[in-house]
Amino acid sequence: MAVLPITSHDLQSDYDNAKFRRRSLFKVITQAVLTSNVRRNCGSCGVGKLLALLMIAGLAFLTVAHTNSGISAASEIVQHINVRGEEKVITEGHGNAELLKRFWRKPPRLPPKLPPRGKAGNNSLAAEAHNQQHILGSAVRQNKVAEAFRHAWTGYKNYAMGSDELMPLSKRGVDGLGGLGATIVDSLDTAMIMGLNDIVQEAGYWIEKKLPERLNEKGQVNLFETTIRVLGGLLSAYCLSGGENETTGDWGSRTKLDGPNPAIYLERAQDLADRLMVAFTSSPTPIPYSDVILRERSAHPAPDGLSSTSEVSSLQLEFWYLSKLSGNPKYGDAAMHVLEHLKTLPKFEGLVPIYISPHSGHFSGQNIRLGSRGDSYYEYLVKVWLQQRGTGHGGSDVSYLREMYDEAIKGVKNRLIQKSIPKGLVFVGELPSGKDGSFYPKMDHLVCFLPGTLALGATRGLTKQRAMEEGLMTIEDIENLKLAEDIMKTCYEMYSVTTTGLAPEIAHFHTQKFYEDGLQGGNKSSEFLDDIIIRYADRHNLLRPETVESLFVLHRITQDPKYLEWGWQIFQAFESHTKVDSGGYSSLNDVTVLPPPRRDKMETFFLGETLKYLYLLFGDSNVLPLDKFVFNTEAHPLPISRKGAENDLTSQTQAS
Ligand code: DMJ
Repeated sequence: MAVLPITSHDLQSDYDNAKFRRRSLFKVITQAVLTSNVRRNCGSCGVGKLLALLMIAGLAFLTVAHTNSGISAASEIVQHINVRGEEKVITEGHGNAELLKRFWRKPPRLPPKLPPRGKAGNNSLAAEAHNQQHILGSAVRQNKVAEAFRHAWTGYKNYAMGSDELMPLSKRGVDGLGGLGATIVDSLDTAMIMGLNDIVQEAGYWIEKKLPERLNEKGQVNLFETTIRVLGGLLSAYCLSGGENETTGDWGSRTKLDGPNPAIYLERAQDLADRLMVAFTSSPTPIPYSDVILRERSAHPAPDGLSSTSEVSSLQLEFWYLSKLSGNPKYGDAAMHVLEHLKTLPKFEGLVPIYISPHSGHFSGQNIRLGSRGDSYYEYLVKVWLQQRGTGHGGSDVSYLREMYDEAIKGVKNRLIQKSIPKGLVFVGELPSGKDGSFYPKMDHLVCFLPGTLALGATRGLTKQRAMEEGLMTIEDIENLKLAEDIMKTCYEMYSVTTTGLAPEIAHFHTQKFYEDGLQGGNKSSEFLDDIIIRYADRHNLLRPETVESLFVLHRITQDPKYLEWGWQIFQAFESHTKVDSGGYSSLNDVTVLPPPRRDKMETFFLGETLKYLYLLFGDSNVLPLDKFVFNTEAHPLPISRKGAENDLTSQTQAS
């Protein structure tokens, strides 16, 4: 069913639109008097009529004064009630305030008039000074994040260069991802974005000289992890270093980048993808096997025979872009075939189980969640649509992805959203036993990708203001953006509630049916101590990016400065508790105690994602604009097909 776009004009009725407001009886009479012949003939009025008018005016003045105080009293008792994610606003206790409010309604609020250019008064100067201070503050914050990135890189370079990850306490490297130097490739585009040319050179040189032998010699890798971190990192490096002339000028770099010829990144990407392709071609169904032996070019399923739903559905941005660059459709074809197949499978209100069998091609088990093994299925539905809409894959239409996404988000709102007690945090729970089982109030930190995804889906990467002006947002989009902001707050409070200011890996939420005593985050000044339950086994922090990723997207889209402050607090907590003096940052074992015990591991996504998103959060929104670039699930930006974005705007204009 087509949904008519609503415009910013339609939305004004939610606020203070005089056009649709009822007038009170008193107002009808006074307006009639003032606009009738009495007024027109006022020159010939008698003294009696003049006095009567003055009395009416005085009465009106007193009434407005009372009404204003009544309105603020009334607004204090507005309650927000959530029923399965739908927000209803109920105003209690009408009394005198409400009667007065009805008696005389305030005139519509008009936007303040801006002073003509060049005639700025004191207020404008103050605003300008504030703006300058804000820009300076942002630059200072960005520098701090870039310093943190350099500290992380230096630790890695000194003790683990060429390994997948750094163990910062043991001061050595470890190959947990198959041995392709994952930290190097994952970090490269972050260094490019931060303009750290020496690091770009070091990483670029390693990719040019050392990566080929690793690709030839190394054994088993996971298809998904290698695609999102290594293939994604190489493709993004190619794009940002100017490989694709069409987009080079667009991404907002201020620095001329060093490093190898961009073609090297594309060559490495194609070599890697050619080896990974066997995961698709050796499977009897469109669902790829989860593991690949690179040197043998062979693939096999995971030990239990199953692939994760999120893993098989989060390869398409990368493989499709490689097809576009190389001119060889085989990569995009194989990856898009997975989504085309998923489209045909039965779902529960758009929600899907977290496992799928490459042998049968069907989902396996009942477990439904947006945390581990489910997360990026929902993320890629909308991101692949954003990337390819208008161009289509091989000329075909990808609107089915947007439909799958919309249905899934409805399912999320119907089945997975609840509010905690006593303070009402909006959270996303799970259905471990599927559609007929009960709701379980557990939320992985991983789920904090959702606010960003919801916001992107709502505005297509434009600011909210622009999307409303263009008439692009449906009522559902507006609801989804509101939901994004509510969940964003919950994700932030998962940090704020702990002693360290860092979130646990998993939180449970206090509901009518679920409570566990004595498992609190430890920050006595948090008002959400009783809402958020943190089990002992869930108290670790892996330096994950999802919350700062969503802060970045929500700040770009809503332009609300509170997201900058939340991001800054989180960054400072990382600095205080995870920084290792000798170089690098460490995951933690327990975020609820001081000092937090450390885990001796710096995940590649801390450099690839967490620090990148923080840097971009504090920076200029012209760098990597969200309507021109889509970030893969490992934060590697890839260009959006221009034609797609343009078509979207054109068709919306025609519809409205
Ligand atoms: C990253 O590898 C990706 O963001 C993935 O989608 C989920 N897990 C990690 C980060 O937490």
